[in-house]
Amino acid sequence: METKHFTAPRTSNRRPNRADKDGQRLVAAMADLDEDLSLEVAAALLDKVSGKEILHLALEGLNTVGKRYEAGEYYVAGLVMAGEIMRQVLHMVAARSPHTVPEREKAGVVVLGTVEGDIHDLGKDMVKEVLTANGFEVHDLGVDVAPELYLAESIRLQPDLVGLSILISTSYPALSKAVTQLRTLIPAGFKRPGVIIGGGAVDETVFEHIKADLWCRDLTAMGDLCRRWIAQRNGLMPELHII
Ligand code: B12
Repeated sequence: METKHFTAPRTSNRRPNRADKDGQRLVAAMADLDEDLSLEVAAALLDKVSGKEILHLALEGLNTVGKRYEAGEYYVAGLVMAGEIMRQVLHMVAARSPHTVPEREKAGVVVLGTVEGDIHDLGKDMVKEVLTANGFEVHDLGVDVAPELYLAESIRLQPDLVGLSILISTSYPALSKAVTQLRTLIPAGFKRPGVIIGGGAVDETVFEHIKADLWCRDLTAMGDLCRRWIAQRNGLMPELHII
């Protein structure tokens, strides 16, 4: 099957609204690692903008933390703190928009994890939230997942897709090994899952090199992308056209 990927635009042209001031306060509070202020502003924003927008703002603050770490302004403790604040914002947003999907609407089964050597899990957890909200049954293997575990769980659970998250470049060999094993070691007669990769260390070049089926950075369309890929694989759709 032809491979496809999706990358949504990262900026929007929307006009400023009354929540913009609070939005910028959230970005700044996250960037400054001010936990109390971040949570206070995020809570206030819940009544004004969508959960998705709050997450975008929090991620903007998190990116600034990453840049400050790179510039030597923050140490690893800063990354830890930022991760903790982000997780609380995630929980706050998720609590506001509970999703229950009837069994008959189940979109597919996904095995998900962060690759071996990598312990970043915020992005993976967001992927899990979004897929679950889209009707997928997600089996979360956690972080630092050995290639052999992705393989063993794929043989046991026979998922439609395996999702691999990666944020640090030192784990590229583990990503490559995991994908190769999923391609070559699933025994005959078992479902061969599609492979979707993502995370800060994935771009077009990595996607091409790893030869995954899908990759995606912005999660807005991920549920739809996965559904369509599965439908096409199952012969239910003639062709997938995603730019
Ligand atoms: C928070 C953080 C940490 C926290 C993580 C907390 C946690 N529970 O996850 C802690 C403190 C543990 C940490 C540790 C380290 N970190 Co760190 N960390 C970050 C930081 C600031 C944010 C990462 C993050 O969570 N982003 C938010 C999430 C939501 O974004 P995301 O994961 O990219 O996910 C999005 C998409 O990519 C996508 N996605 C993610 N996964 C998947 C999977 C699939 C299947 C799909 C479809 C999509 C998808 O969905 C998300 C929504 O858009 C980044 C800098 C940055 N700006 O990214 C550095 C960063 C990733 N860390 C870095 C480094 C170097 C480290 C350390 C090695 C530092 C050290 N010297 O110890 C260790 C690594 C430890 C290890 N073995 O993994 C570097 C990596 C550089 C590189 N390319 O290799 C970065 C880029 C910082 C930098 N600029 O130098 N870190």
